[in-house]
Amino acid sequence: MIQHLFNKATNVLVITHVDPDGDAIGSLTAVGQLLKQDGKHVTLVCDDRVPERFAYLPMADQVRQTPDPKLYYDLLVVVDCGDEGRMGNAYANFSQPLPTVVNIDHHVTNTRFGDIQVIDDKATSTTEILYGLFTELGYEITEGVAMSLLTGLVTDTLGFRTVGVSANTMKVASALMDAGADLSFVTTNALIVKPITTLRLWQVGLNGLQLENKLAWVAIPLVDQLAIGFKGQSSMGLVNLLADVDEVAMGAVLMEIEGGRIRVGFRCRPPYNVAAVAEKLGGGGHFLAAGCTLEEPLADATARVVALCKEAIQQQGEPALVG
Ligand SMILES: [Mn+2]
Repeated sequence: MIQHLFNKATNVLVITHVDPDGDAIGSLTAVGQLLKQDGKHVTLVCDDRVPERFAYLPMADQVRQTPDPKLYYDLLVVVDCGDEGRMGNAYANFSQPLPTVVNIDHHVTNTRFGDIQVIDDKATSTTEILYGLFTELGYEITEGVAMSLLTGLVTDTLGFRTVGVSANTMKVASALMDAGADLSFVTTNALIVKPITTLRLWQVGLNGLQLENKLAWVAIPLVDQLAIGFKGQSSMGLVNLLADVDEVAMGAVLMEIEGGRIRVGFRCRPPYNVAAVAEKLGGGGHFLAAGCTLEEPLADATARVVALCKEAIQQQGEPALVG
């Protein structure tokens, strides 16, 4: 079915999520290269700019912020998006008749939008799914494709350290290295090296760190982000730092972003589940990593997030009743 869709398509639009991470850009550029290899005309779109740390990926310089209005698309491939809203304006402002939509994703909260779904919430990254899909379809994994796919694996697993990293994950990584991908290069550039503004953001955030009832949280007003020259919506890993603290069950970072909205990131360790919290707030994600966007003042959003997280920690942390 998918093979048939790819075969008959001429102009393919590929969209990934706003505020893209390594899996988003890795998936976007991998699909771009594979379909281009196959003779297709491909347009890669992300509502936000590609972060500089992923500039080494093939086709990263060809990612546009809007579809090409001069083209008529006959296939839309959506990668790493749990719902249509995650595509932002790239999809909300799409003015053509909607082509066939293929939804390729690994979020447990995926809404199963689109005409064809390739969803595996056991996969650690969307690129892990893409590797299986495209090798099954007989596509050649070139060195460039392998770099894109490995970037998604490395970033979504924080360097193969997260719950859910399976023997298959390691087999895929090994195959990608055989295909020419450089693991230490990817790990260094996509995961470890960061601009000084990231440390400044953590500094500002940690100054306001709060810890109550096993919940660690930080709220960063937009004005504080602008003061240090930070541009972005994610906490650049600060939320992971919070959830890695021994005394902490859940971590939350609230980032005030343009338009008076609040982007919230959640992290936890087993047996806790932040996807359930994010879903209650209109967002989604994975059990251990999730997020949502709220439309209310930072103080109100913080109060709501803190109350919901504390409640979830209490409920989820209770030992199962015996008998
Ligand atoms: Mn992902």
